[in-house]
Amino acid sequence: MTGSDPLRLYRTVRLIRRFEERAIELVRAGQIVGGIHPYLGQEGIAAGVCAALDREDLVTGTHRGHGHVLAKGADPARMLAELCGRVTGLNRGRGGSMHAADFGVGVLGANAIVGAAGAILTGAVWERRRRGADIVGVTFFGDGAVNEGMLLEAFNLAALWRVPVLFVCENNGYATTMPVEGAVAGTIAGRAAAFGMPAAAVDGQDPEAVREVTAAAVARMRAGGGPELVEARTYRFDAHHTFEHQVRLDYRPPEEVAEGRSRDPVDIAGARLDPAVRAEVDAAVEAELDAAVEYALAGPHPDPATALDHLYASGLTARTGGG
Ligand SMILES: Cc1ncc(C[n+]2csc(CCOP(=O)(O)OP(=O)(O)O)c2C)c(N)n1
Repeated sequence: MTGSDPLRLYRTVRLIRRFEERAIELVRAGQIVGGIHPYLGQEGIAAGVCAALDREDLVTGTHRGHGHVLAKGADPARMLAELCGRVTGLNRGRGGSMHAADFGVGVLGANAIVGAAGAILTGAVWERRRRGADIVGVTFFGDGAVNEGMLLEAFNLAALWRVPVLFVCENNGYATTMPVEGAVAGTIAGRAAAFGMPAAAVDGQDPEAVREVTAAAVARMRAGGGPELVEARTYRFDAHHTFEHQVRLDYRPPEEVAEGRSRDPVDIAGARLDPAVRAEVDAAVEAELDAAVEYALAGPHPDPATALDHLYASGLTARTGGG
C-alpha cells in the first residue's frame, strides 16, 4: 500500500507521538534505564517515508530511532519491552532504545553511531539485490551526520554502484546543541550533487508531502534508478535526550521553539480527517499503548548469566575477561 491514505498517516504519527510520551513517563519511572532521544515533532517523516515502502524494503535509523521502527511496522508492545530491557522485547532486551531492530519488517536497526546507518543500509541493499531481491532501502540521518566520513563514503558507493537507497536527512536544525549553520558548510543537497545524486527538499511536518516525495523517488529507484537524497525540514519539539529534562541547556530561543512547535505533524495529519474518525483513532492508539505498557512491564529482565549469549552469529561463546 503506497498510495495516499490520510487515515494510515494520521494513525502512524499519533502512535509515534503517544509512544514517545509514554516512553518519557517510563524513563521518569526508572523503567527505561539511560533515557531516550525523543522523536517528538519529527513523526511526519518516518510516517510519510514508510508509507511509501513495502514490508520487504529495508530501513536503518538513528539514535532518535523509535519512530522509524514503529512506522515500518514493528509491534509497539515488543518495542516498548525492548526499551524497558525485557526478555520479551524485540531484541530480548539487549538492544534498547538505540539498537532496536526488527528484521521481520525490514528494520535493520536504530543506530547510536552518528552517520553509520547509511553505510550499513547501502551494504545490505546491495547484498540483497545481488541475491535477486527486488527491494529498495531508506536510511534516516540527522543534519549532524552530513559531515561524517562514513555517510559520505556510503553516498559514494551507492552512487557508483547504483544501489537503490534513499538517503533521508531529518534536518531539525540542531546536532545536540550545535545549530546547523554553525556546522555545515555548503548545503545538504549540494553533497548529493557532488556524487551525481538527485536531491529534493520537503516539509517534514507534513506526512503526506513526505510520502509523495518518497513514493516518487522509490518509483524511480524500482525502475532501475540509483540512489537519491531527500532533505526533510523539521523541528525537534523536545530535548535532544531525556537527560536534558534535568539540566537546562539554553540553546534554543523560546520564540523559535514556539514557532517550531506551531507546525505539528499530528495536527497537520489530523486536520485531514473527520473529527469523529480522528477521535476513534486516538482512542484505539491509547488502548494499544495501554496494553503495550502492561506487556512491557510484565516481561522479565534477562538473566545476567546470559549476558554473553547471542554475541556471535557463528554461535561461538565469547571469552569472559581473563579467560
Ligand atoms: C560518530 C558519533 N559522533 C558523536 C556522537 C554523539 N552524538 C550523539 S547524537 C549527536 C547529535 C546528532 O545530531 P543529528 O545527526 O543532527 O541528529 P539529531 O540528534 O538532531 O536527531 C551526537 C554528536 C555519536 N553518537 N556518534
